[in-house]
Amino acid sequence: MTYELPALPYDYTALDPYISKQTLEFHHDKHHAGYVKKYNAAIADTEYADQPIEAVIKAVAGDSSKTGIFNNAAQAWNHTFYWNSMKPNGGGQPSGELAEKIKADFGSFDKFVEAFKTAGATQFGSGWAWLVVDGSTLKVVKTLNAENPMTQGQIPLLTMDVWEHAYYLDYQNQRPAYIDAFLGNLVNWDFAAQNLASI
Ligand code: MN3
Repeated sequence: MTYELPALPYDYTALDPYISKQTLEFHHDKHHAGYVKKYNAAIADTEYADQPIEAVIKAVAGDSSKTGIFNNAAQAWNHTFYWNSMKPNGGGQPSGELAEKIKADFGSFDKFVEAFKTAGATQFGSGWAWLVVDGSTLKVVKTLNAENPMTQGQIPLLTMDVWEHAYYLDYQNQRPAYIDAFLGNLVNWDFAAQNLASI
């Protein structure tokens, strides 16, 4: 079972000017494609070849002899999730069940924004910021490199890539400006709400 690189869920120019065509071309066609290619090569002719990628991620997490499989599996999955965490004309605030749960678990939408910005800005080096469900509670977490919260039993609702390759062409070293654009203009609350509803 080969893991297929999914096409971007929007045009390469759709997130401009917040994320440029050039960034999406490099990020999707080179970085994401590279992880998918290496993942498929790593699982070929192994016990993992016929398993869903989520099962592989959970199975090899923490196994120091399988970090190559883990890193490429998780990065393949994380990027697919990240593309769907954004949309053209995104931003704003969620509604319905998700909005109520954010208010209940963070205190207010602004408190969530503060927590998410802090997670993204303080992830040292490369990694990801996430909105997850942990038990029955929404949390913001950050992960290093390829790490994914599903290995900790948490269910991702939304993610933001804070590796430099996600923003350097558009924002250089200004990671906070990229985070502001993600939350203000790109975040896809419909996707997060669907993920919450499907638990
Ligand atoms: Mn990336």
